[in-house]
Amino acid sequence: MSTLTQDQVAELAEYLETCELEAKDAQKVTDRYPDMDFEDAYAVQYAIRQRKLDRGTRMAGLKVGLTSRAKMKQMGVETPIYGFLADYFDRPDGGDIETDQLIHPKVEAEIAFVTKAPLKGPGVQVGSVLAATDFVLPAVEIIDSRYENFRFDLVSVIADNASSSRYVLGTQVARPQDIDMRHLGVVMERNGEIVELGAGAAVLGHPAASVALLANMLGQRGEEIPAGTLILTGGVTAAVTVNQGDNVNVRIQDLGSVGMRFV
Ligand code: 0L1
Ligand code: MG
Repeated sequence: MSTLTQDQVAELAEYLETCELEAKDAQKVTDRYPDMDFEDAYAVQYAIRQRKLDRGTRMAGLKVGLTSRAKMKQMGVETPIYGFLADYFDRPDGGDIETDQLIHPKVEAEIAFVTKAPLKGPGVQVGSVLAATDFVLPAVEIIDSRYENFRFDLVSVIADNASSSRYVLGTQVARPQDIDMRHLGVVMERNGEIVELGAGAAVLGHPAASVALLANMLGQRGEEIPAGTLILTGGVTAAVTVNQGDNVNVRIQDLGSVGMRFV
């Protein structure tokens, strides 16, 4: 059940997207509309996506967030959420991230999937995801909540496109049948020091479960994950704060490494 009018959805979408594009803090949307629910929040997120499409921005994929215990504990929330990836979020492996385009970035080590067949919920499970997966690859997501100090509630963060801002993909890919994703070790280094460690199973027991959850959530709206979709499945560890001058490197067993410099 939604509580906002179309005009209110449009107003919040303009407000949050402007904060994203201008790298400035936003007031929590629930401060303005305390009765907003999940349906309203996704309506705002979809309106932000439409604003970008209308300007010629292409969609590059989808992301699932808050999928690990470490992330849920870090943010004090209990439910995974999803968001979209726009083309300009993509940055090359080993490249620079312009820190002044962001508010207070954090990095997350993730396993990314690319599908080769559509997935439509309900009823999608790990097995159907693996059968529909073309390949997986290592990724770092750079999140940048528009809310001050990353303090938000679930409704506010969904409206803010799940804090999405940039991502970097590694160049080494693997077929899902060739690796044991649950047991893949993940090491994140900042300026050469290990800051986080984890294993693939931290993401809902298996990273493919995150894709299944996404297909089932989208299925509730009558939508599917089309073939050829890139999906970031969520941080394996807690997110790590980065500052201008930092170098980040993430190594994922059997999938190689991915790195970037915050300039
Ligand atoms: O990708 C994520 O897990 C982030 C989701 C949004 C919550 C946050 O900003 O930490
Ligand atoms: Mg993430």
